[in-house]
Amino acid sequence: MNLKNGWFSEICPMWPGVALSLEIKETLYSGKSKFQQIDLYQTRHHGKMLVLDGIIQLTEFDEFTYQEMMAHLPLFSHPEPKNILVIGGGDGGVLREINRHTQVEKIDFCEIDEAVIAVSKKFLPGLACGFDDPRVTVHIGEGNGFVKNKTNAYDVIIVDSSDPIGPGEALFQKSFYKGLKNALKPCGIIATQGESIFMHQEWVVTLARITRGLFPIQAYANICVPTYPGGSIGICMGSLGPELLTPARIISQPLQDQLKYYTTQIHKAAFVLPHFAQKLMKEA
Ligand code: JFQ
Repeated sequence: MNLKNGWFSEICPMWPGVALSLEIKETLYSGKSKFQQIDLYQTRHHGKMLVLDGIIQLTEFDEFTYQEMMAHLPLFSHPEPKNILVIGGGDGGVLREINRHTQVEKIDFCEIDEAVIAVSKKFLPGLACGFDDPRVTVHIGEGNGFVKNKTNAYDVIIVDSSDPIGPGEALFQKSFYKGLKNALKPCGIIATQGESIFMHQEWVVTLARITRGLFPIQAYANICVPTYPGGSIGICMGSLGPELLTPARIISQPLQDQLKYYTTQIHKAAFVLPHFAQKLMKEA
């Protein structure tokens, strides 16, 4: 049981013996979908919090760090991102960030669990506003199957997955990454949720190995997310053409004014890893 004496603790076999706890003011929603347990809490300090199968997906306090970087790192690395695919991220936060790019023409959005979208639309309008854009087409279904039917279709693919236990598991396999590569246009870029260099080194190495084996350019970015395990999370990236470490396009001032985390300097800095993580990448 993750809720005790008014505190939620994130307990998970992927980070044994460690738990982040947040004081809860109110449970706003609790229900079981076809795929997972969905809970929405009002926390004392971090605003609303979305939890799937006991794992924190986001809090209003720090969601911007993850959503901005998941979207803007690949989009600013690409010289002309027009067709985008997002897999996962039913809260809509990554979509909200992609929508800020005026040159984007079409966004396919594939989420396995429509209940996550419905709960987010009801309780997290600041994130789920991402679904309002007319360029977005929502596909309810499994990401692996969706991608298998696509060839030469996307400039950027973003995989905003949950952890590799539960419905997100298939999104951490090599066969899925092969499908992503095949679905990309010749100069396409992928960005996938890359777990933590502190807490999940085996997964970080696995993802780096997979992307390195498939893409001529591979990189791993580290970002701060105080409410994710270990306080940071990675974005694993692969490119069929464009450089990743420096943006192909510099952000305009009006767009910069809308953001809280991403800057051109942060784009470059995110790929500069501490020594132990550099070594991990070398081993991969
Ligand atoms: C937010 N749009 C999706 N992604 C959340 N341990 C994951 C949540 C669980 C974390 C890893 C990221």
